[in-house]
Amino acid sequence: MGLPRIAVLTGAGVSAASGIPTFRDAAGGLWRQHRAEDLATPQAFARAPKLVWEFYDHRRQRIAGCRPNPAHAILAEMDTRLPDFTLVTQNIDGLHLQAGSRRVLHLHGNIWQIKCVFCDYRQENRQVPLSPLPPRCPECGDLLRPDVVWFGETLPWAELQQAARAFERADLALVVGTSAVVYPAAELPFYTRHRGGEILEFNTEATPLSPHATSWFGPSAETLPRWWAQFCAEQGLARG
Ligand code: BJW
Ligand code: ZN
Repeated sequence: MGLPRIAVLTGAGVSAASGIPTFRDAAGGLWRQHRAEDLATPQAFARAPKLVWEFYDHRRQRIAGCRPNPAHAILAEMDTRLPDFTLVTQNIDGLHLQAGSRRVLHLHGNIWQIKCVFCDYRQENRQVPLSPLPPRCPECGDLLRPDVVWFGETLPWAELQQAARAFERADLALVVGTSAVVYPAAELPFYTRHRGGEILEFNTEATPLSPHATSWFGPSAETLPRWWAQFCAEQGLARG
């Protein structure tokens, strides 16, 4: 029998050990008395673009100084060692690419990409801090916004389709560091399970997915390398 087909879904917890606060952070998820959920909406941006940009600029500054951790590194290694492997992330921090993963399906966009609310203008922008805020489109003068997916917005169609197909055909779904409450990402592991596959969850806490999964509780920077070492030994896979 060949190696199992594996699909992975990551969330903010995979980057916690790199120093990036999770979305619904332990500190109550508050930034200047605002809940992150209330700022990550098109309505908040329409009402207060400067405030929303200050929130994203703050996070860009934080992320800019962070490096991938051992969990990102293991996922990059899996990418090179497994013949059928798909990495899907809800994260916007770019750390999977920095760790060397070659192909990453980004469901919620990228914090280093910005786009115009009106025309097709898009750019990669790594300036930290970003100034002036809010930035304006050089083509039409309208507002630029982070190229991320806010609540009520649709996910990039091609990425979502590829992610759904990968989870459907997977023998094993690994779910790493996500609260598994944001849809449609949260339903992907069930595609694997409905076809007879297994879900493994790596999280410091139980989530709504836990009753349907085998849980590896603890920081994923520790549990994922441990699981991978065990998997390689069981499969007779040499470490690269
Ligand atoms: C560790 C750890 C360590 C800590 N090691 N683990 C079906 C049912 C109900 C609602 C909906 C539904 N379908 C759609 C909706 C609406 C909505 C939704 O899901 N709402 C629910 C919250 C109720 N979904 C949408 O609006 C989506 N769009 C959509 O569906 O379009 C079609 C449509 C439109 C309109 C109506 C209906 C349908 C879009 C969702 C976009 C989400 N965007 C965000 C912001 C991105 C930009 C930004 O970052 O600012 O994405 S929200 C936020 O949540 C962010 C994250 O990617 C996402 C997931 O969070 P994540 O990664 O799980 O982080 P946390 O903080 O929640 O959890 C961290 C976890 O790590 C915890 O479990 C910790 O325990 C763990 N952890 N340290 C391992 N060291
Ligand atoms: Zn424009």
